[in-house]
Amino acid sequence: MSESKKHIVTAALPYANGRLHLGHIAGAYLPSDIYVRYKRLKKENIIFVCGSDEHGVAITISAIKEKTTPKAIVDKYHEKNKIAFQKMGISFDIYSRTSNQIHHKTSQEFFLELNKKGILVEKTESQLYCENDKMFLSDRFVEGTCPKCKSEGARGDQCENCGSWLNPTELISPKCKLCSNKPIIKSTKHFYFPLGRFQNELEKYVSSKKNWKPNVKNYCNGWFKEKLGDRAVTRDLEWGIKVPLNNADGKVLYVWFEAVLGYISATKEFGEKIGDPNLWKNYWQDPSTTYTAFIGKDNIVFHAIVFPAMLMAHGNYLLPQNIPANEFLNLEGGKFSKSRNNAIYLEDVVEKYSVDALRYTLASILPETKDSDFYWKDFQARTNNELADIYGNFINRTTTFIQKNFNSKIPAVGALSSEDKNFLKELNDLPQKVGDLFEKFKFRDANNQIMDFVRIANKYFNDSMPWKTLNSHPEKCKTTLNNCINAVQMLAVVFFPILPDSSKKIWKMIGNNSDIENINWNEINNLKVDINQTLVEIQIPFSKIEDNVIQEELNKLENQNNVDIQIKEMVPIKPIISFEDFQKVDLRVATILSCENIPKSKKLVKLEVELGNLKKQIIAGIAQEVEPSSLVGKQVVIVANLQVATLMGLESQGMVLTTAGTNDTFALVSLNKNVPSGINIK
Ligand code: B3M
Ligand code: ZN
Repeated sequence: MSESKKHIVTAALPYANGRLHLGHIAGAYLPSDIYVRYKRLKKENIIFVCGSDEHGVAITISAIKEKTTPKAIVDKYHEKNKIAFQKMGISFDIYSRTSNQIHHKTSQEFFLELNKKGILVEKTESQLYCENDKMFLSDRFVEGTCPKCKSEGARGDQCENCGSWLNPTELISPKCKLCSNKPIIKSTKHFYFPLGRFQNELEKYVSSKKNWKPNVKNYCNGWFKEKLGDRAVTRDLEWGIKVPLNNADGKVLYVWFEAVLGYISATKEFGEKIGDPNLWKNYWQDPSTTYTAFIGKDNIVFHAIVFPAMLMAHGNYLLPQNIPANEFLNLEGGKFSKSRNNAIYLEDVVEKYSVDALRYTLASILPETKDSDFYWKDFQARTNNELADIYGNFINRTTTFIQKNFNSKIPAVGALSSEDKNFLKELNDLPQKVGDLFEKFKFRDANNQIMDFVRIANKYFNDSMPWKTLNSHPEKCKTTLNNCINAVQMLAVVFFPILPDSSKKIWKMIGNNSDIENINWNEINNLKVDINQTLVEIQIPFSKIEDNVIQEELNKLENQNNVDIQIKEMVPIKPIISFEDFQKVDLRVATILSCENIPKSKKLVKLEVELGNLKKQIIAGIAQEVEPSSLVGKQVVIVANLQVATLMGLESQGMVLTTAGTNDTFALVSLNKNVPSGINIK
């Protein structure tokens, strides 16, 4: 083991209040796992740390929603997520939890140390307070309009739309998340971390990191421009890590203050588990260690600014050397939506599909520089047309040829033609090329690079025509197959960080007795398949996915979306009416002939509809929900006998029925088949 390179690698600690989905995996966990698996093959000394983030308002709200306790929530999801990660092959050295004693102690000591150093500032400030729920509203307990971008639904700590970091009191028209009441302002005492004091040092730190991704740097620079201020690091909450001071009853550490320290406590726990309680110091406090923090883009500020500032304030800790944050993974071209259950859950797919096929597809589409999309059909195409038809095919044709024609014994290499030499050059260059990309966190490119080589390998097999040379030039045939089986072995190794399961299988199939994990990446060019080896039972490592399986997923997604759209408030049902009253409303099916925006009106559109032999003009307030031209030709249900009204100077001779919702919950009332226009509805 080269003692030179020592690493601590962390992946963001997911909140233990929900199931992991593919978006999480593409954001932080697959990239970190690929990196770590590669580094382990390089025989570098590495610890890969993660765990559940189990405090904070997010957890408390889930508990209220599920009518249970925060403890029950985190116990449930910690276990679920831990298992799902394992099944996905994410190879953490430890998956800890922030509710563990060791973490409480670590965080409290850290807090006390900053306090002792006189860094924390105690201030009494106005905060939002809900008189109904008798609590201060911080973070996700309060929602309102973002003061910066004016979008609705901004949380007390951050606006998801523009990413601004907010104080709850800055929100325009704040509302309690629990009861929707308007909070009052009440003062409370808290500890603040003076980020501003570290601004200079932080700016130097970030600008010294030449190889950080531009998205991460730009994001930080945006913050620096705004000038960093004091941030409260305590909260008035029940659930969390108690502020370890006498006069601090009912106060806990702010979840983000302690969650980042979870990386350190998890390392401590790992050391204790392996009987080396001081091991963590050897990483976190040794300047020769490289610390890499994998996260999704929504966590940049806490990892690139807040956490480093905390570590600077404390002193004697490593700062992240790199923070390769990914953008978001969307699903089927649609934005990830909170009101929709627009997600593919890890625990479902790891049971149903080949984990390597999932990893391969995600590796091909990682949102490394911009948001990307997961499409079920793309998953199928990559699995069938790339993994099975290109990679699987190369392995299969090589191994079955050896099995059939050489009795499973690896044929020896003979004299090399120029084609053989060219191929071997490509083969020998591969690990260096792929390794360079892994080092630079360009996992997508690395994946493509390997697949490109598989294409070259297939071409080499074709062009060499071993099925012909088998009889005409047996030596040449053996050489071809020897080169091919070496390529298969090399592929298993370089693909191992991305496709660990299949690589292990292929490795064994070639007849290796050792474990693939023991390979030293630095020496793989010398690694030739031993001609005394015999292939063992050949199995095709990748199977194809049928169309109907994908169609089922698409249907499920559609149903999920429909079921999981929740209305915010149930409008009370109106007083009972008689049947006669109902019959007064004349509902008709109408076909839309034209639909256009009304100049100067944001909301209104002018529709011309046809009901049998009658035409009507209707002015409807749906311009913000639908693209007018998309309505032409559609059949809708209208109220045909409504008194004529004038809107924006235009006559409206009826009303189109729609849901009262906006965005996801908006829909036209339509029919499940085409019927003659004008037909009445009873
Ligand atoms: N739990 C946020 C998230 O899951 C947060 C990350 C903590 S990393 C220390 O996106
Ligand atoms: Zn309330």
